[in-house]
Amino acid sequence: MKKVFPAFVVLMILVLLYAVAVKWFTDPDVAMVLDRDRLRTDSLGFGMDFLWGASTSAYQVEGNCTNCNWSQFETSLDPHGHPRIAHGQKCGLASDHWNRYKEDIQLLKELHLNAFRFSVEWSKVEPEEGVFADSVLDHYERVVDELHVNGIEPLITLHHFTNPIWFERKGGFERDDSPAILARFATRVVQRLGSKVRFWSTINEPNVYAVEGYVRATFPPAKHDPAEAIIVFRNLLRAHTACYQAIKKIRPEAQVGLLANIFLFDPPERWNLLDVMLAHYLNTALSVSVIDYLTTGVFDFSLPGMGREHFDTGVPEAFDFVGLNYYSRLVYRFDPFTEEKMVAVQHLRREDLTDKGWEIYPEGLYRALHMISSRTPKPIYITENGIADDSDLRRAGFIEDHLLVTNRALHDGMNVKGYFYWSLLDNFEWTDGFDVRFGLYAVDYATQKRTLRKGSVKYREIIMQSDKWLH
Ligand code: IFM
Repeated sequence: MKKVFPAFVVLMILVLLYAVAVKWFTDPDVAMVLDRDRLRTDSLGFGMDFLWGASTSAYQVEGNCTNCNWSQFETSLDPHGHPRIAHGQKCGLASDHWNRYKEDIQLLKELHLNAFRFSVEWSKVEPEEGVFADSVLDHYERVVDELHVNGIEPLITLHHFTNPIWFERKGGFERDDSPAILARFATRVVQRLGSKVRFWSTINEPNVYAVEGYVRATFPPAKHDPAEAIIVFRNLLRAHTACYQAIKKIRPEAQVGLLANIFLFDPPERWNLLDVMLAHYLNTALSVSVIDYLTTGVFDFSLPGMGREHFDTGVPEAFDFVGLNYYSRLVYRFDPFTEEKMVAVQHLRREDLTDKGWEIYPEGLYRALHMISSRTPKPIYITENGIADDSDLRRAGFIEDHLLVTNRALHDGMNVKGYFYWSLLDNFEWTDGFDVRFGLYAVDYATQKRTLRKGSVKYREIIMQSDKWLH
């Protein structure tokens, strides 16, 4: 009896310590489940200044982007001799948005949207280092003018994954002077369009660019070099700050933000300390670090097995808004016997996933908004949210659920100022080519005919029920 008692106490202490550790590493709101019935009965006030939009990016829709790293990448083969893009597809004319932008702006109007996010293609604007193509800037000015004529607010992205070939050859964002090189381009664009454009986003999804290009090797330059990934991640964030400063110098009144992709990581079970720690480290390193960088100016990155980096720009608060690109979450289990030390756990049936294989998880949008809101009171624009759904059976429900969640976040005091569906049109989905269909409008690539998908009508219905439309 005497021996059993201390052993029991020790065991209890260990259990307690374990529980404290699990609690410590558990990210806030992990267990959040939204009450859908309550959501559906809430009022749909979004605010009179709410931006209702759709997003695109140049390479994915414009066509003829032949002078950038992606056009080279899609014609190359991987180390096993396989094409980089599904079925060896090429982006080519994409959705021919370059020539059809007027028609596409009417598509925005048809849905009662009042905002459009698009990117300017760096490799077209600056085809050779330091040489700027005025005719290309003329084109983008015509797009902006056409948007204004139709009462639609432009939000321009300066960098959306693609680099001019000359920049890629120099080493791209591996270079320490890459922020200055991108800021020179930003200066030129803003000098030209700044009087007509209020909203600017600097860099799209720096974490995705770094991980896909330097860890998973699914984006150019297709390296497997985690240490370099961290440098590139850091330089992209520094490039954001350099562009922010360049834009503000020319247009102090401009609203400038960074586009953060927040893909949540969750453990399969909430009691398994190793899985909980894995999720916590991934969320912190890949998502929280971006928001903390914006507020503090410090890049503080640490991911066991990948590396650490601490870099202080000395420039906190270099942003006017946060752009949130939210799609889904990933569930991973720690596995010391795999090279990555983790394995994805598929907890849903194939038919419950989107055509990208992603879980439909609207609660995660609330959690992502909450993570940002607890770090900054500045406005948040949901700059991407959408579903790859060729059958179109789930698009309406997806849009409704994510907008109801957005509305709940607003009612709970979060400063959400806009929602942009990804994407206006079917487009070139990077390594998936044209196989997956995100568009509010389907594109028939043989004829370039656009057709409104039935599921997209839900978006218009919600907009028309909102206070902005009713007043
Ligand atoms: O198509 C991409 C986009 O370029 C960046 N965010 C995610 C989208 C869907 O995968």
